Amino acid sequence: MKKVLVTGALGQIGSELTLKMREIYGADNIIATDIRKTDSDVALSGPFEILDVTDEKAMFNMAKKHEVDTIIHLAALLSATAEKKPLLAWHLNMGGLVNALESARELDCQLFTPSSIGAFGPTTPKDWTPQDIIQRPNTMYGVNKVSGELLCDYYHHKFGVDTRGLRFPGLISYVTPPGGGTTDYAVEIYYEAIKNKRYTSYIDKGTYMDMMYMPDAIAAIINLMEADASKLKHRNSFNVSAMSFDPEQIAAEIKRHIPEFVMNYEVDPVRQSIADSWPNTIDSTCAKEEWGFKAEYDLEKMTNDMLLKLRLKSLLVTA
Ligand code: AKB
Repeated sequence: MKKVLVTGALGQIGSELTLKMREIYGADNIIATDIRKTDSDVALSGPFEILDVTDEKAMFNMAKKHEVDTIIHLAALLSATAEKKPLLAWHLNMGGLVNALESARELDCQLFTPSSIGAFGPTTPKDWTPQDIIQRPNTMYGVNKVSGELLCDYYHHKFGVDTRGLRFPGLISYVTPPGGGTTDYAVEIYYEAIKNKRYTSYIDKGTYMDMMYMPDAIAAIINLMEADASKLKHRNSFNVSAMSFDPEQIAAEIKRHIPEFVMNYEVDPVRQSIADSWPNTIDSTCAKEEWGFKAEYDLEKMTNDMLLKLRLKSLLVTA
């Protein structure tokens, strides 16, 4: 990765990945793009351009103009929003991806795009879900993710494009909040614990989902993209997870720091049924064996860091 185009750079992953890559590869070599511009660090610390990923020509011209060798394609709708707006999700998630793949093919770029635990469905075995297993998701997001994995494999086999991907679990971060995901409760809970010492969970007790702290996710993307291609038996996409918990376990961990913290439940049937169709835990063995995936943060270490960073952030805002 010498010169990289990032789509959806103002989103939850993009806003941290862009800054990390600018640190490693040089600010001028990371071209951040999004559908809108803000006054954020991402927009101000290096090249930033407005890009609508559903515009095939605009995507190609942007990649060509900046002579990039890598496309990190992140622009997409998450699971809960995709379920509310399935046609928009198909148009954006699949249209954007095929445009990114076409640009990568024509300009000979490496391409990364995230898949998700959402690529699994109710008929997938739920515990220690293996890398290669039945994938029949019953959500639009899941349909997009499985189709995306297959399309990326196709571009690799048919055209030789160096496509790589990760099946991300819920990602937790104190920098940019996610929007429209099923696992978002595990981020919101920390903000609310600091602000109000209480949280009402839309996901029910006993619902286990895989999760990962953002620094591990960013390291995983960079390590996979830098991995020796000859060692990769899989490409699109690797299971990666750092922990699995249910709402009661994360609440108990927060209570160790904030004893007055109170958790209530008001289950949202749409997001609950999405969560119920996903695995409890996925098996990341192939990622470990093929390119050395390792997660540094478990629930305890992540909670220490999240609460510390959010407290600092709230002090800075009120100062
Ligand atoms: C979502 O909840 O939609 C995402 C995901 C697990 O892909 N965080």
